[in-house]
Amino acid sequence: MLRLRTLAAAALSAACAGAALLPVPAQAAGSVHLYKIYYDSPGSDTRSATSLNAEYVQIKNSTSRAVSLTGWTLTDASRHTYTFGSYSLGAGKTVTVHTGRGTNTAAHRYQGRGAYVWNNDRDSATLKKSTGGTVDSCSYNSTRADYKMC
Ligand SMILES: [Ca+2]
Ligand SMILES: [Ca+2]
Repeated sequence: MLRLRTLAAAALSAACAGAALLPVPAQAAGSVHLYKIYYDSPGSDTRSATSLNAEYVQIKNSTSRAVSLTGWTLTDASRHTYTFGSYSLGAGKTVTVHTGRGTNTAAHRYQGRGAYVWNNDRDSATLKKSTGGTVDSCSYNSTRADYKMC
C-alpha cells in the first residue's frame, strides 16, 4: 500500500513538472515595430549629405529571433517608398534608415535620396512585409518637436 501511494505521488509530481514546461504566451514574444522618426534634422534643411542623413526612421526588433526584412517597405504619406534589399534585423536590434546616401551596414541603411522624405509638420510612416501586409504605422502632426517616438 505504501508503495502504491509513493507511485501516485510520483505521477502527480511528474504532471506538475510537465505543466511548468508549457510554452510562454505569444504576447510576450515581442515584435518588429517603428521606434522613432527623426523628421526635422538639426539646423537648416540644406539637403547636405549630413542633414539628409540626420533625418531617419528607426525600426526595432524586440523579439528573441532575427527577422528577415528583405523586400519589406517603408513608405511616407506621399508614397515615397524605401524597399529593403537582402537584410536581417537581429534579435533585440534596432536599424536606422537614413534618408540620404551612404554605405549600408548591419545597423544603418540608406534610402539614397537627394531630398527629404519625412515632412517637418506632419507625415505618416508605414512598414509593410514583402507580401504587402502592414506590420506597423506611425503618424505625427507637430512642428514643436523634431522627432516622434512611435
Ligand atoms: Ca531642420
Ligand atoms: Ca513626406
